[in-house]
Amino acid sequence: MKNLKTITGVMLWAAFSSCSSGPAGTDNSKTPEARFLQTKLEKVPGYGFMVGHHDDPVYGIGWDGDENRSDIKSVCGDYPAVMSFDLGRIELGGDRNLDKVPFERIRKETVSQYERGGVVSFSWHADNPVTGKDTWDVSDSTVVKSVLPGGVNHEKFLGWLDKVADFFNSIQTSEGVKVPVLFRPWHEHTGSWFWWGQNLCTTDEYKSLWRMTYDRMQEKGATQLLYAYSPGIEPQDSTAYLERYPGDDIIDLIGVDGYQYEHDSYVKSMESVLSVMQQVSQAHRKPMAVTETGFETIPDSVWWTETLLPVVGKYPVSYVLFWRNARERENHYYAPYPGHASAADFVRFYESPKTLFLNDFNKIDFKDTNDK
Ligand code: BMA
Repeated sequence: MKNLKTITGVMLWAAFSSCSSGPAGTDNSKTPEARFLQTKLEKVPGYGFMVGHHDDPVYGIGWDGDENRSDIKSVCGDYPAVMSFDLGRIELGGDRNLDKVPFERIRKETVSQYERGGVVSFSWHADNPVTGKDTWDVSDSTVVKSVLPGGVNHEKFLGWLDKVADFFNSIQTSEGVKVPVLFRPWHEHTGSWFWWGQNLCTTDEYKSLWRMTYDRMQEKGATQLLYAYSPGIEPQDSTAYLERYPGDDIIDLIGVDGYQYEHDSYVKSMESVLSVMQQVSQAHRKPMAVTETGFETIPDSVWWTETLLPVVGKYPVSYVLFWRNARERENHYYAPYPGHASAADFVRFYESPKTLFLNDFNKIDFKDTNDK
């Protein structure tokens, strides 16, 4: 069992408690389950950071579609505390996402992860609504404008948002509770590789895209959602980080997506952006997370404890999430699997008191420190 640091946890909670919602029942903008998830994300940095993995229980290296399997669990014996999935292509009404994972399976795994006490986050690599090509089609810089009110694709896009809301609303426990999840659309917008990126729309258009998304989810009754803002590592200061921030009334968690390509520049850029985020987190009273990271194929057998842990461990982050272990694309994986050269170091990472996997996270009694 890990040595959880309860004292810091209580102190951190005090910093956030004044911004929480009113007494239970007076705030209809989020379900009680969503508010409890918010509390957990706010308080968890006092104990350590949760570890997450994209598409963790649905495929891995050398397997696809098995039940109760996870490369991370196979290496260290426990599930990640956070799992993420992608909605890309749900907007087209098909039954599989852009990485060929059935939405039915995603729904089932989201409920399972919630019922075992973990957290789930969703990204959305939506296709380009103008050209019909994929999310990386940046050939046209009027796409965002065209989906906003008054734009030629507005009605069509509302239909896309409705498909997303309907899917979220369909993720329910057997008791009919809508599973609270993080929704992280329009990510990495400080780069220009998605159709909503920096050079593809104006600041006002980007913010309007967010507000329209949020308003539509609320109108459709998807009040079980929390929202994460995830720029890339580009912002150098809080002004740049917040340039396209949709607003405190929408966003529940601030994030960053940043990958290692070269050691020194990764450490430098992560430390820089995490320091900026720490200031924003305090000023805006929002928890912070490394919403995507990793070192493709992990060609450094001690990366977990010698690079990642020292960098992230310095900051009060709620979670760190590693990208997927693709089964259909060679050398596209970010978590170890049994036999991988970094597996032993990953076990050391798992054993660190700072890292919270599912069982560690479940040992924290968030309700105990929730008396306000
Ligand atoms: C990217 C890659 C792609 C994938 C996409 C959405 O980073 O992993 O292969 O389709 O994410 O999951």
